[in-house]
Amino acid sequence: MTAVDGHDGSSRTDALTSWTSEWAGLRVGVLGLGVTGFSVADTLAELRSDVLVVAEKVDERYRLMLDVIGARLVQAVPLAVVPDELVALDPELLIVSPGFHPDHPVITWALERGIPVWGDVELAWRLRDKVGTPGSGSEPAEWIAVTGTNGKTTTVQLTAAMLAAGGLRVAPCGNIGVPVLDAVRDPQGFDVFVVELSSYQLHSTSSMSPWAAVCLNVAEDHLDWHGSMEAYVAAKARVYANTRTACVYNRADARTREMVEQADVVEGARAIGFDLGVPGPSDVGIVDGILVDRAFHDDRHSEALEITTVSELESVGLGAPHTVADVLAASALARSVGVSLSAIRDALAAFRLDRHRIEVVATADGIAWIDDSKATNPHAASASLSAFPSVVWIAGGLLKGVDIEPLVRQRAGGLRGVVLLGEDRTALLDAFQRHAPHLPLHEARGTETKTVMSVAVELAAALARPGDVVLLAPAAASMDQFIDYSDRGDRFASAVRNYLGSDPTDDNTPDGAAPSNGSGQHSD
Ligand code: UMA
Repeated sequence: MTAVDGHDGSSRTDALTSWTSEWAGLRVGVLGLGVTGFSVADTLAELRSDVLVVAEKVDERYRLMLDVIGARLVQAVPLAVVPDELVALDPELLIVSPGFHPDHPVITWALERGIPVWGDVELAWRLRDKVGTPGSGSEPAEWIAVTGTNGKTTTVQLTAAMLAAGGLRVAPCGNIGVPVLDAVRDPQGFDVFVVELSSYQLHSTSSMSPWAAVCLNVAEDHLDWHGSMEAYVAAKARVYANTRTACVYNRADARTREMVEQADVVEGARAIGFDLGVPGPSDVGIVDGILVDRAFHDDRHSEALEITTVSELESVGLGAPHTVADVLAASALARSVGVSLSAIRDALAAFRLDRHRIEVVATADGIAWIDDSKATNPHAASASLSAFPSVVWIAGGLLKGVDIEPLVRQRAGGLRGVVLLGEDRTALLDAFQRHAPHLPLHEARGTETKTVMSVAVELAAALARPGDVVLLAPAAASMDQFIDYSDRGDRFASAVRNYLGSDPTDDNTPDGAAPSNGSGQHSD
């Protein structure tokens, strides 16, 4: 899938670069009816385009709302061939929801016909002047674009908090859960959108020209969707395209620096590095435990300005090394729009991490029980494991085509033991067999009377010793056994409290995992 225009017959869509462009009567297919698909249909219906939504799964709520806004819907189960209604519409444009694979038959069909294929972010960029008109004294919001394998949401939240503390009207949006189109259409108007962009969304975005952009890090993830690491990295690299003032990159991750070097940016845009080391004159970094800005002030060649200290961050739960890195990246983005150091400090003092991100669920008998269910890939799990010296690790789930072996090789030395979740444990079992065959390893399986998570917690408790951390950082997605990562984290917290005797609400209902004879063990 490419998001670029220039296909045969796309001259009409080329010209669609403003809310006031000729959208009326435009024949548009909208693929998918989740939160993105509805925001697209709603927007285009408001612009009086001729909208046909094509979806496989349809939430009744959305079906009713499509009726109200006057957009048509065709439901096809499975959506394996192009529906006749879409062929009959002869669309001039197809807008795809991010979860659809680029080789999906409807997308292939559109591309073969020269129909432009955009994501919702491409559409939102073109419509960004709905509120605020250039030159009128009320400008459209600037965009700050944030991507990376891990830390996106935290960095978006940190940046938004810093901007708000600096007196700017700011909307965090995008992959964080609020479609960018909803932010663009909000009548109250904003000064800045801090847009979280997934690799899926970047894949279908081409004309965005953000004020500042960051790719926080890149590690293997979503390879089943992108097909290869190269394709995944190429999608992430698009975040820097056409950046206007600041390309923020991770000095500890060479791939992000290469992305900036190769990016086609607007004349005058600067590369700004961040990492936990001593910063150069165009970087933010750390000197003797003090986070400093050596990028956004005139005397940067001779002077560094204090942002905050690592110990202050520790005191508000932001002290894990990967979170400190997110704070530095967010500070650079905030400084790029002129936020003062004191506003950044105020924002940090009041900031709290979202749930399921290194969240301490309980501490008992010298053992800390920590929920980092948000660690859905090996890179995130590695950062989490590195923060603790002795860990009973609860791991496993959907690996998404990613190689788990390097993580096991790298982190096995810091483990007291392992408890495995997930329907397919083969890759993890093989990796432990190869790199740590003597490490105690249990497999958690639900029984008729116990959930898989309750079993996992009991097994972990049997392994843990005072001073250890029991860490749920699965390195995998959750959907094989749980609704999503937050359900997985909630079930962990509930099972821990139940085990420790402080949660009478945990009913221990089995959650659909296949019953078995209990735990297996390969330790000797
Ligand atoms: N669908 C199909 N077939 C497919 C793919 C999707 O029928 O092949 C259906 C889905 O079941 C759904 C609809 O199409 O009914 C749209 O699904 P979608 O997966 O594109 O998701 P949305 O509900 O529109 O939400 C998307 C993002 N989801 C994904 O990228 C998978 C949300 O990110 C995002 O918050 C939202 O747009 C607003 O921008 C979620 C996510 O998991 C949180 N993101 C991934 C991540 O962070 O790792 C990338």
